[in-house]
Amino acid sequence: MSFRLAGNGRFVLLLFSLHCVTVLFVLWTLIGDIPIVHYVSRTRHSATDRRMQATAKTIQEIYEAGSRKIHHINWHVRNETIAPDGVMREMILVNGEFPGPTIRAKKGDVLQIHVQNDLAAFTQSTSIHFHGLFQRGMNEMDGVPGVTQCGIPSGQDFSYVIDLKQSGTFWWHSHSRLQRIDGMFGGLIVYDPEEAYVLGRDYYEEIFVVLHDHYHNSGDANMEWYLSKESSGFEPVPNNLLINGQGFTDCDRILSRYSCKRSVSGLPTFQFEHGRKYRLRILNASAFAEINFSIDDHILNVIEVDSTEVEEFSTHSIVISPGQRYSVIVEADSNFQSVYMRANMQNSCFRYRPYGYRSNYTTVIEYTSPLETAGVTGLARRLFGQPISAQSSPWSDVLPKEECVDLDVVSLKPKTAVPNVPEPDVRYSISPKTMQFDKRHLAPFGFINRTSFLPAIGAPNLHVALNLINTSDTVPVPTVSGRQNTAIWGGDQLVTQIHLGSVVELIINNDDDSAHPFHLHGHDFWILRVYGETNAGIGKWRPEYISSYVLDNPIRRDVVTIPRLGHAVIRFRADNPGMWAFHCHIAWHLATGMMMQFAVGVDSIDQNTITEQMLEHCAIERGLGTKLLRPLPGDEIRKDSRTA
Ligand SMILES: [Cu+2]
Repeated sequence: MSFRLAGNGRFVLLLFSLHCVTVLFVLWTLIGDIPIVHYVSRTRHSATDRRMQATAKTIQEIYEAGSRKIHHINWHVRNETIAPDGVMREMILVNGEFPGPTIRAKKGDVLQIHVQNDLAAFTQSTSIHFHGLFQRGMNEMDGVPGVTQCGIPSGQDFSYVIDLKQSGTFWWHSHSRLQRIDGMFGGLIVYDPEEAYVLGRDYYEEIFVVLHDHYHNSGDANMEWYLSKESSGFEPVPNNLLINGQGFTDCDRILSRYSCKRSVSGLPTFQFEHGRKYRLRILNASAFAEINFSIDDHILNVIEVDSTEVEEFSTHSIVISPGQRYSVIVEADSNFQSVYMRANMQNSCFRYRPYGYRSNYTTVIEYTSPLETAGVTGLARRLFGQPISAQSSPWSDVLPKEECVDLDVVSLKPKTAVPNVPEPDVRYSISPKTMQFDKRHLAPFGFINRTSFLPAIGAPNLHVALNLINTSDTVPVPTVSGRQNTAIWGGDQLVTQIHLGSVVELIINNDDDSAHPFHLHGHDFWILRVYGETNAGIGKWRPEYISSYVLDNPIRRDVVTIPRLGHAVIRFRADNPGMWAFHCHIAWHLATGMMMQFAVGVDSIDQNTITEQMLEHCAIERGLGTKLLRPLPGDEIRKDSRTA
């Protein structure tokens, strides 16, 4: 008995000694770090985002791979319930990943992407658009339901074959309904060893930063609210901002109807090694939010704008509209041990603030060295979690800028210079506007001129252009604009026919009190003039402005933000045959009709590119008919009056 007591005593003494050693060790490791960072318990720590950090080795392997590699990619589209920011909700994901898989390939490679639609609802067809790729000669791969294809019906599949003829930062997303904001998007990075800025020489490593607003309700639920009287025509405002699919919610500040997990990790942290240069590829995949991005104590050297390489342009912050991308080179030369990366949603783009709303988000970039990560300080970090705070403060000129505008176009100069933009063969003027009508219970609809786009069922315009189907053979649907079909196109289609090779000038007068980021498919465009908001003025385009166009090497990109009540002028050479969408990239405006199309060189489109399988998908769509449509507010009145 006494022996056992003595044994226990020795054991307790041993435990106590071990405990003291541990406490001393912990104090020692912590003391070294106390002036630098604060630690929090593991349950609230934010994970280092290794997933989006492409190592030099990965990129080198892509550079060195043989030419014309074929990437066989299998994607399953499914409904999944996840909690990216702690709040459980159903989403629409590719292969269960959020954001979806990032594709990394080389110019000249071929992507063969097999998409299987496993969405539960029979009305949920799907599609994939590869944002920024011109799809030259392959219009049928552009992935826009009602324009270049029919949706891939639930239970069916389709293969996208993509010839990578460009390089830069792109992304892919569903172009069906509101699936993009329900999570169906991801990055697409195409490397070219002949790019102006290359790994190894110009930067040491690259980090993909996907910024995106996030809603706790589904896209469909938000749309139902947007079209109802309750919204007063105001677009749904996001509940959160996520980076690379991660975020944090204060469960005490959200409504009780949501299931909120307190143990979720927050925004991802990133790591810099002192003295290195990093390329950050930044994408705004938002439904609605324009995002102001900056890093404390670090200059952003912009080198890429929507896949156009530009002369280095130094700035403290960039504003990124939905759909846009920037690459910046950042030199890790700070004296801080950790600094804040800041992403602020531009409040003035929103017309109200929901409960629990906040606009300012910060995450930490931590300076490490290989020695430190391997040594005791690294061990302490692993034991006690990652730092969530830094001592840096924002650049004084970054906050509180709130305009919904792009980086000044005059500052950005493409590396491949075009000294004289060609004169236009045709000049068009369009006016995007959100309108509300009494007979539609004042529900908001997006218009361009007098047309609010609605995809024709089972009859995409590419098929109409190729005489595979006539507009008169399609399923009649209730429309918002109520316009009659023309000889070729349906009443809900604003289609402008362009001769192949023409230079098109497009004047966009924004009649709305909110900004619209417009995206052109199949081409990029020169931006000759943007007017509004920062010019302390508003106003429509006037002919005398022609003399003030930027014609000497203007920026080329694929999304331009038209300031509220202002205007922009763009020009492009329509050298790619096909039906190309031009639309606002704000999900709410696009889904309610703010879209038009350019029919470029229709006679030159190859009819044989439309597969039997796609024609079968269209037949399925026509069979489902109006079951595919969300009922338009106001149609129930007409139905009632007919039956009365
Ligand atoms: Cu818009």
